Amino acid sequence: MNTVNDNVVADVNTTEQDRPLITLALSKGRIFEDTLPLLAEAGISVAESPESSRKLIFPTSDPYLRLLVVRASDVPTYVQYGAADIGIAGKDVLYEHGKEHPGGLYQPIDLDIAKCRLSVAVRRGFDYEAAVKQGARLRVATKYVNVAREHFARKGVYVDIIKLYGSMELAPLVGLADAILDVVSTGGTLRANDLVEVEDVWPVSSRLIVNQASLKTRAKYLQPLIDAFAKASQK
Ligand code: PRT
Ligand code: MG
Repeated sequence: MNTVNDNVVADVNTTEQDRPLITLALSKGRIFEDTLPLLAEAGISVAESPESSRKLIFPTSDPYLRLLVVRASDVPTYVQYGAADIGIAGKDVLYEHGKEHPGGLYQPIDLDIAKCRLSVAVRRGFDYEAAVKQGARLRVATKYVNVAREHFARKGVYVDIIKLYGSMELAPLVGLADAILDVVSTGGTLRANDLVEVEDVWPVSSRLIVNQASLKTRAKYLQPLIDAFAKASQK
């Protein structure tokens, strides 16, 4: 028997023709900006921008595709639980998410967008190499706790990791940490704060992620979209 609630759920997830509405989760800012040209290659446009709108759900020119704009680090969660069928997230975010919630996300394509790198940086003048050689215990501020733990374990460096959620660059300036492990693209933010990169940990780009159940039950509609992203990202 259909309850009122069943009907509500059905209404938000399907269209009149009973064809599923595909939901793509992504973050605003650089990932959204870099995704627009990929969608355009697939003939899909988005009329409104999340930069100028307070909306969180955006229709596209494809009546069967909508966008969900969420925090970058929340994209894998929406996709993993099936609230979005598909998503776009940085390798940095996916790695941390995967450590906390293993399995469940299919990552078919590296879209090669929102490129940057994960790096270790310290205050100018702090002799990182000497500190490492002396076996000093370092305090490292980061939101990438798992990446940091593994990176320093591999180097055999003892670290106390201090989890922050943003503005990591501040930590070494006020004595909260000796080093940070953060995403860098132009390096402008490090320079502006008198920090220098001392290690390049890994290159980062954003990937398409797909809910595994959606891929099975909605393959007919999802696969062409995945193929279109693959083709557009190779250009
Ligand atoms: O902002 P919020 O806290 O919601 O989340 P977020 O900062 O993770 O999201 P967002 O949208 O800023 O980044 C989304 C994804 O873009 C990240 O997960 C990365 O994969 C990728 N990306 C690419 C970057 C950058 N480039 C980047 N430069 N993410 C963050 N930055 C930061 C960097 O840490 C620095 O603080 O931007 C600042 C400017 O960088 P510079 O080096 O160009 O000065
Ligand atoms: Mg940000």
